[in-house]
Amino acid sequence: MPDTRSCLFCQIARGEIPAKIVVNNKEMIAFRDINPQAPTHILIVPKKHIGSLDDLTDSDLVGRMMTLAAALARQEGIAKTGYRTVINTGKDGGQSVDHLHVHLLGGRHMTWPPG
Ligand code: DGP
Repeated sequence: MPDTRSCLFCQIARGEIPAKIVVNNKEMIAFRDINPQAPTHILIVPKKHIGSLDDLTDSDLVGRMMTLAAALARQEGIAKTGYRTVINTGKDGGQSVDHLHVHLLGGRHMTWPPG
């Protein structure tokens, strides 16, 4: 069993740690990244604790996370110019918070390949 008491994103989802929240519904919370890498940088997080993409069993959940990311991109006014969605997984993937999340980044031109 994961220790959701000490999980940072579980604590944000429970309202125990403040965040700039943009969506808070039954299943998900979305809030602005504390260290934004683009003018828009929002994290889309399921309230249920899932450690990473590698722990995912509900395949529809990521579809709903991506659908919310697209809706937020439209809301942020970056849908027409474009944006990037990223899921970092594990050490080599650059994941630093062990709770599944999608990064929504936009408002500037992105380069490829990522670092
Ligand atoms: P990742 O490296 O993919 O696991 O992304 C974790 C992101 O979480 C990273 O971009 C910074 C962000 N983050 C870390 N701590 C906090 C926090 O306390 N509040 C908010 N809003 N974002 C955080």
